[in-house]
Amino acid sequence: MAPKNPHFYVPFNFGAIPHELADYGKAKVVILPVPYDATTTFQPGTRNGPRAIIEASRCLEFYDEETGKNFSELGICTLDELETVDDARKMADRIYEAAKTLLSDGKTVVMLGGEHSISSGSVKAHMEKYPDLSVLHIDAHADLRDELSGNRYNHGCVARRISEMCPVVSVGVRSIAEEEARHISSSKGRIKVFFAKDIQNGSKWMDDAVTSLGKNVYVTLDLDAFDTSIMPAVGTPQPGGMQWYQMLEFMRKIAAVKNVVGFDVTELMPIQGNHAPDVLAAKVVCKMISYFFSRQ
Ligand SMILES: [Mn+2]
Repeated sequence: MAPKNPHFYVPFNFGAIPHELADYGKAKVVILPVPYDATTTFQPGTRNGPRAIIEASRCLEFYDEETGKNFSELGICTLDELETVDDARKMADRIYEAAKTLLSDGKTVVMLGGEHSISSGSVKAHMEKYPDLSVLHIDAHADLRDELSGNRYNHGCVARRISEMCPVVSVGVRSIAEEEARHISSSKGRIKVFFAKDIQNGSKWMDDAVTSLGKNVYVTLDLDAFDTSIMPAVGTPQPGGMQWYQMLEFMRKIAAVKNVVGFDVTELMPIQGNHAPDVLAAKVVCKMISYFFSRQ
């Protein structure tokens, strides 16, 4: 049932796409909002990220001038927000259960954070479906600590937890502790890092990063990978990050040769009065959906 004059209403979902394209049964892609920021080290606020991304997405065009595709045609269902629990391990379990159910329904999961710790539960569910999975981790931080603030599920440990499940390729790193650097050296190639300082010139590094990944890839994007000039709305900013078109070129190269099976975008901490970072986050989600999932 819908009210009369349905054209008076703008759907309140990711992309403001028409209801017939946002129906769970028909949608290929599901947006899973996870407003969780319990382990954030610097200041809270990423719990507001998913809502800000969804709101910003509603002002974007369906049509993508670059691919010539209408991203909404895939069918994109925006789910209700996942209920959070403070305990990060329990939260990871909850995300795992949610993602597992969505995958068993044949959906492709796009998770919106929230702090970065949410990724490990989603990766675990994807690992079960794709045992040869590798993870592309795009982030200013290595996130390889074994524990932080006494918590192994802290957002600063997420790449470490993921690397215990599958190989990880990290891109854009420019903040790393000595113990993390030593851990990479001892990982025997299971963790490969492309530091921000080494990806400033040319695109050969992109080919090397692509080659380092297996066929089935899960992408986890921490928005602080972007340069702070275009993405100031993150909890733990670092100068010297990636630019917009550089990121898109890299994503296209991944899409061309890999099977991306799911992704997440995390760590948006909206700044009141500055809407531009929210739009960037929403637009990168649209681009990733177009690049990764709209092939026949
Ligand atoms: Mn980070």
